[in-house]
Amino acid sequence: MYRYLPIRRVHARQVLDSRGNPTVEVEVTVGEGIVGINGTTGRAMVPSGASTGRFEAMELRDGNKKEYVGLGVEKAVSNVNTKLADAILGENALDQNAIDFLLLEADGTENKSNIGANAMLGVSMAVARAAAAALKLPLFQYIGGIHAKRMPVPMMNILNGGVHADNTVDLQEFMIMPVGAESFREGLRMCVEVYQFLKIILKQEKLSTAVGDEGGFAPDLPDPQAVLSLIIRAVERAGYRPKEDICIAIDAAASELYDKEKDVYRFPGESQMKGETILRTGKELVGYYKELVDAFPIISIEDGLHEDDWDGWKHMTQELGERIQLVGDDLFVTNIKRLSCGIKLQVGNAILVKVNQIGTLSEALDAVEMAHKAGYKAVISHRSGETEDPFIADLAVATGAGQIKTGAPCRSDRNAKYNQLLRIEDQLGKMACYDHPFINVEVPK
Ligand code: 2PG
Ligand code: MG
Repeated sequence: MYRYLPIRRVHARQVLDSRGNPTVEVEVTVGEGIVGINGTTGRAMVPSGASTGRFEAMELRDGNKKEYVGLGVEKAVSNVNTKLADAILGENALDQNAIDFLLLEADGTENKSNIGANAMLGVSMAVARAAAAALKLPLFQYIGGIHAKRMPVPMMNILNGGVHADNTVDLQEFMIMPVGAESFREGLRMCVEVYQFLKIILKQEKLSTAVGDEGGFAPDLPDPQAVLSLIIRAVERAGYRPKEDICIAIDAAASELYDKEKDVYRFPGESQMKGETILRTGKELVGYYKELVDAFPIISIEDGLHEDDWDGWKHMTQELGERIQLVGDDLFVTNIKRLSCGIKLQVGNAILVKVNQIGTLSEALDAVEMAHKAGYKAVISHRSGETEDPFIADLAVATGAGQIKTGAPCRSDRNAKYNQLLRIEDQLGKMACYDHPFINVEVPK
């Protein structure tokens, strides 16, 4: 119907994210007629990380300590309303690549430090939303086309640690993956049941059921084995088989544990609980992961080593890459330059995709495409600071990535994504497909 859908209005405002920090919300109105008459508006909200990688695109914060503890985003908002609006008003919203290119040009820096990746991403996502709405298409179908039908397996965070919680768990995220489910809906239900049984077990053990930033429980526990054992108990109490029905994924967020001066990884929580200083070299840490993988049904480890340790990652990939998924988050930062380096060095075998790490939708799609072409998996991910915007749910189906990491089934910022996926699966009906990415293919003899 439309081949030219001009952008008529771009407007940003400062709103709040799930941690009570300001973030950017953008509205883009597109339409053939005069503003306000035939226009269609798309809105998007920008997420924000805590364990941010050093190589991520820059998030512009005001730094004015008198407001929002320096975390205001009024400068980014103003950049949207002036510089970015000037760059794209009148341009065709249906040409997402060209729009994103104009945003990149308006910024002109490698890491988006001029305009701010938060400003750019809000516009980029809102343009896609407005275009989809004008075409009366669901967002996942607009971005993914007629082939978009693959529902993601949740990588559901049920126990938080690291910088996402104030407990003694050093590894940042312990997640469950319902690999034995037949549909997204069933997989989600299985995970939620395990989450609820984990709560019951924690209460019985007189451990805290307070939650961390992503809604996972955040009790004080001595080490990863203790966490994993509790999770296995919860899986079994919920009536599922560890490994066949539910597997485990870990995000170590190792950049946060790394002591550059001493070239070791520090485990402050474990040290506190055990009354001795626990340090591990990169090699020791990989050996430690191997022990965990031997003892528990772990199928994925993210950021097992820090973001600069290409050699260590290579070693880790040689040791574990055949057995499990090794996801680069801080390592690849949704950036095709860093990902192509990883592919060349045969480092890791999957990329975590966070739209705000790179700043535009097109660049995030480029990263997924590059990963898939190289035989790497892609996991679409939220940030620890989220909003009610479920954009990544649609993105996960659009890209056919097959995995989504979007926190615990607790707090509406996380459930917004799960609920949107339930809607999408419902809309797709019988055409929805759900198979876990590590499915064992039987080779005919
Ligand atoms: C991560 C993310 C999301 P943050 O490390 O993968 O879980 O955390 O947004 O704080 O970087
Ligand atoms: Mg991570």
